[in-house]
Amino acid sequence: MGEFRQGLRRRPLINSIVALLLLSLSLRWSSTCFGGKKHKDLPTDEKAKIVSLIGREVLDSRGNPTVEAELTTGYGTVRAIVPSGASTGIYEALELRDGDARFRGAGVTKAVSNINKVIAPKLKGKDVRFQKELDELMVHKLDGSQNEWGYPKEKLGANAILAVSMAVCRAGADAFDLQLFEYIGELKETKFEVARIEVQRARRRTYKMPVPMMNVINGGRHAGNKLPMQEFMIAPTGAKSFKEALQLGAEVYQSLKTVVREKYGQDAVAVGDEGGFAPNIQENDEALQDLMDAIKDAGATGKVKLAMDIAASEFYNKQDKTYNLGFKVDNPDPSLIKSKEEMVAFYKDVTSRFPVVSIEDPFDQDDWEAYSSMVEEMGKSVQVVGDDLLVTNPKRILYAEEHKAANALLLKINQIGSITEAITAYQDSVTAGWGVMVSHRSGETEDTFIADLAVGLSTGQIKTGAPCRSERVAKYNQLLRIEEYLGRRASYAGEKFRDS
Ligand code: 2PG
Ligand code: MG
Repeated sequence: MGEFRQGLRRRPLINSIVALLLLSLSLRWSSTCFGGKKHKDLPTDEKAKIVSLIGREVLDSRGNPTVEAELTTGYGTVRAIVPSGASTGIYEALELRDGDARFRGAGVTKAVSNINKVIAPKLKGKDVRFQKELDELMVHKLDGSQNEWGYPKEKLGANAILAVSMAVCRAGADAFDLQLFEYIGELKETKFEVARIEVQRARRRTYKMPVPMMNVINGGRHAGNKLPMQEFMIAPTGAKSFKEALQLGAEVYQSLKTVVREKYGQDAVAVGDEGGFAPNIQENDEALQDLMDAIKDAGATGKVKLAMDIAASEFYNKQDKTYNLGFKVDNPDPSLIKSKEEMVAFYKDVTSRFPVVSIEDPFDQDDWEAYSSMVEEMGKSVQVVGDDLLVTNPKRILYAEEHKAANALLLKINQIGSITEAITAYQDSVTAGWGVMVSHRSGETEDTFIADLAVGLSTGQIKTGAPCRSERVAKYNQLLRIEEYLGRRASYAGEKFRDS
């Protein structure tokens, strides 16, 4: 990704002086061109027009094909790669796979060809600064598929559309000479009204650095052990900065490695898809206790809290409306099969004994009632995050808001399939008074877009795996660069991670 403007270097002193001189000369120009209510239109910018757009099939962190888009304007070439989930919600936008012999059906040549043959011819010559208009052109016109929840992208594939949408966003940032996170901050601020984007405001603004929710013990569909819950995360809320948080998280991770090796043997320190360990545990309590031991050994007691992703849709029995916590064992003990009321009681018990501050997908994706009762009974002290429940979908968010069925959104760009809709989902969640956690997928890539997204939106939280495996660490490293670049303009969300 050499061409990406990822190198967040401070401008050398000499450049700053020259820039200040030029700025004073051009202040009038920039405020009239890019800011203020006086101007409804942007001046045309030939360099911001798309010269070429190509799609290609590349691999993700699991060795499965995924879609990359490469887009060139007069400002240069940018690329973007889409991630891919394993425990996907049934209401997610469509990930288009070939389904033929190549890659056991997982090829994405149809999605790539949709970029090259359908999207590129219509986008060439268009101005990348118009994120919303370009997203709408792809989603509403070129794809056009619709269902009760909105736009499922069934024709072109959400993977095709999102790759282009991310690349357009990167190129838009370049056209305004902004860092990606600064540009995303302006898209949020102006609600996509391009003429209201203010470059100077973006460069002066303060930004919130997210608490990294690090998934260090894996279960559910992500691991071959017997643990029903999918993710056990550490949340270094007690740090003073993102840098310190990352260090704390990495130290606890190393302590956990020792705990796991001593308790379960050398084999148990092999890592899963998201870089966490997957020791052969069956009991939820045991995993949480291992985390507490690791936190203590690292000298981080009180500074590091816990979070979980239950991914309960994976073990819900629709017929008898029960949750089977023994779904990965043969002949599970009947006490492991629980009603929704028993599940709420289970969560209450867990949170009374362990410092769990956030629980994601505690129920099936259609069990709205159970969500509502959990929010009512525990929502003040615990963040109830909707992932499969909400699928980053503005209509499902609205429904959940009306039924008080969640108090936080898990924001995954590929669940909805365009940057405009993802930012809208964020805005709707904030309006509802919820928290927002930006999230990776279990199949990831070297693309660090979501790190910039979390800072640009100032969500206060991000989950992007353990501090291990480069596709996960790439995001954390990008956050380190951003924090360094921002200096005093960065503030770490810490204990206030729920205030988006
Ligand atoms: C989740 C994610 C990411 P997947 O459930 O939150 O951790 O998993 O990408 O497999 O849906
Ligand atoms: Mg999840």
